[in-house]
Amino acid sequence: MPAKQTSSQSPSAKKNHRPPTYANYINGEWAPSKSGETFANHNPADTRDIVGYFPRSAAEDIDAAVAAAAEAYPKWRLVPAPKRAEYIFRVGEILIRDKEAISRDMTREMGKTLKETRGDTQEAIDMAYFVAGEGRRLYGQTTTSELADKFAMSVRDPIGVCGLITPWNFPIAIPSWKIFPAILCGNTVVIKPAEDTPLSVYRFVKAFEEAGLPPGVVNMVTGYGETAGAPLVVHPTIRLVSFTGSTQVGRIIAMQAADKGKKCSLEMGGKNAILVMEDANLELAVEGAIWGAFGTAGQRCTAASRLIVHKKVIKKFTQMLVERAKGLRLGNGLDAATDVGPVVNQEQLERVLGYIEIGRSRDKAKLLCGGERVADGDLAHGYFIAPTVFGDVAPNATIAQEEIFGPVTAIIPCQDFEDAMRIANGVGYGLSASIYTGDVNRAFRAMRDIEAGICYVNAPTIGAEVHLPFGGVKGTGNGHREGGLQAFDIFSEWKTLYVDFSGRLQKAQIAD
Ligand code: UN1
Repeated sequence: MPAKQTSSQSPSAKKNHRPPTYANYINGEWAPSKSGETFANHNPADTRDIVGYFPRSAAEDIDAAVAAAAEAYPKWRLVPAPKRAEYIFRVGEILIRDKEAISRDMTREMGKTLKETRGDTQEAIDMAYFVAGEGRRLYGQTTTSELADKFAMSVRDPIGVCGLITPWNFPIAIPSWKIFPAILCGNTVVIKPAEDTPLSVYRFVKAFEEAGLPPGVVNMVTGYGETAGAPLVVHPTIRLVSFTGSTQVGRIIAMQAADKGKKCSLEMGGKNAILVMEDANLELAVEGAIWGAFGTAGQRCTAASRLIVHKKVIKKFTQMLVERAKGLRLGNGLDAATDVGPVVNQEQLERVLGYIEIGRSRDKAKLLCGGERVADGDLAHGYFIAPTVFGDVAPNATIAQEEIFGPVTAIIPCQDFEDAMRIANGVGYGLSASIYTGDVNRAFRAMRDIEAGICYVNAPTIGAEVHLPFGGVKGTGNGHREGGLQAFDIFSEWKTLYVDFSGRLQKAQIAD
């Protein structure tokens, strides 16, 4: 339940103790979908628990939200960036105050452990401070001109109305990566959160409302991809689409955006590898692999779904890893004893179990632990999958090539460092990678030669920080980076300005 009762909840919900009904946020007001239709948001740890009902929105709701954002844009773009930043600072303060309640709601709607949802909320707080600080910088360049008495500089311009489509695995962190830099740069936005995690984005948007953000600058419309996301992408007023999700959907969005001449930034799948060399600290590598593979039940774009291990240490590493994996406690993420929560929904459950079956049969990999749904006792009504480790996996096996997005990892043997690098780069994705080694030369060669947007040394593939660029190469992205100063390149256009104060016509490049 939200901390405060709001006009977004139906009065009948309060009387009957029905789960609350939430609303879209358009032009600073809370309103149901025009059709009045809703969908239920279930707790994946116990599907009998309905978190709330959310508007099942369609093109007409998107139209209203985009119109509100377009109306707010001309004023908002002229608010000085340091003033725009003040709202973001205030949102950061509200998130700090409400961190615990937000994180509990997030665990309830998407399953990951409370420690992790606190981390998710913290990532949005970090992003608030980082981006708001930029309000007093947002530097361009001043430079020399080749002509006398002429001044040259470049500044960032906003783009207009941005359409943001966000995933369920980082329900507040990823929306914060998009909304904060977008509005700091002077854009207005419409966000369509994943249908599995609308409550987290509702809470995030409530923070903007409480911070006093002018109506129409941030708008939220909930619903499904096909009916609410798709009209947002193709809407003629939307100048930029920023999407995080599957490579399959991202490619469709990229084509639609290209067709309509929109800017488009994509953050998609990964097949991230940890390389464990023969000189690695094995204890540390195992600990990193457990966190990288099974943190967030493997539902991170950065999850370590491949462990490429040197033949000299593979036996010992495997033994240690499997022992640790077997000891992980599955359960409700609100329970402090839980290490691994459920996967997010029925579709994910089936998808992950489908890949486990492929690993066993088609890939002929050795199932070392896990490999099944767990539905005993308290887990009977949730989407729990035992942490799964496959051994002896061939580099070209399906489970070593395709993104699974669940608590499943594949140990792939390698001969030496060169072989490990070949295997690591032999996939269609390139988000995150890591190497465990004591050899500084190898570490630098790995950093130089890995085909990935992020590379860790002696740390797992997860744990990116907001002030550095986040994103990947190959099938993972389309050349953009979120986080870091690079995020501002997504949400602004460069404008170059020349001022000639010579009082006569001067011609660049033309000799006189
Ligand atoms: C994602 O998996 O989509 O680096 C984002 C990490 C987190 C962000 C992950 N800070 O794992």
